[in-house]
Amino acid sequence: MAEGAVLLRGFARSFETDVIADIGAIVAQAPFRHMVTPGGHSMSVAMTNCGGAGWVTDRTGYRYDANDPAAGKPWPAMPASFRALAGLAAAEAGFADFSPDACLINRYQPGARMSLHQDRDERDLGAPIVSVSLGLPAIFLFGGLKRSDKPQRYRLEHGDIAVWGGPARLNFHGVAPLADGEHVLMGRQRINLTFRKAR
Ligand code: MD3
Ligand code: FE
Repeated sequence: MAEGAVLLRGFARSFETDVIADIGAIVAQAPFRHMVTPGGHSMSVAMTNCGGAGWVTDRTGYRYDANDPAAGKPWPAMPASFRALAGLAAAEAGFADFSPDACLINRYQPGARMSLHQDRDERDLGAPIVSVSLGLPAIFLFGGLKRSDKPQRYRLEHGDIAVWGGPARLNFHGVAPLADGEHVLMGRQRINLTFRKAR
């Protein structure tokens, strides 16, 4: 896709049964919620996390937090299936020894979108981000280092993994409003896992 950005089509398919079951167990402990941005808007994407740190936003700002603020207790542990999949995908893309401490889980229902942004809340910007797409297909917008750079469009499908590091780590990116549909395994939604080294 660009220097430092690798798309692994279908890479997660052989893990899907375990990964989908593990998402269900996480969501039972830490349900999806629509977080509020510092500007006071409720996000159309619903989120939860697992791992030692979780990404959260509220009126006070964005941060990684060891606790789920809605529950006042730690986020669920990162399942072995998640860890294995993220490590294998990162290695395939040329990033050896990727050990994420955070996994943000995004749920898109029809119409949900994510506007162009950079991921810069992580301490170690040298570590890549590994992104796993499940369920309905989405149009991923991949911009440049300036917000005004015109984004390229990629259709991300169930099982696709993207790995972002090196010079692409701070590129602007987003997701176009999700088109309605029905996925055989996931139903009327798209779920995206992003593995990060937050701390
Ligand atoms: C490119 N999520 O959670 S993942 C996010 O599909 C996020 O839910 C999108 O952007 C989603 O922050 C896109 C792919 C992704 C993640 C991080 C990146 C692409 C990236 C960081 C730099 C450049
Ligand atoms: Fe992002």
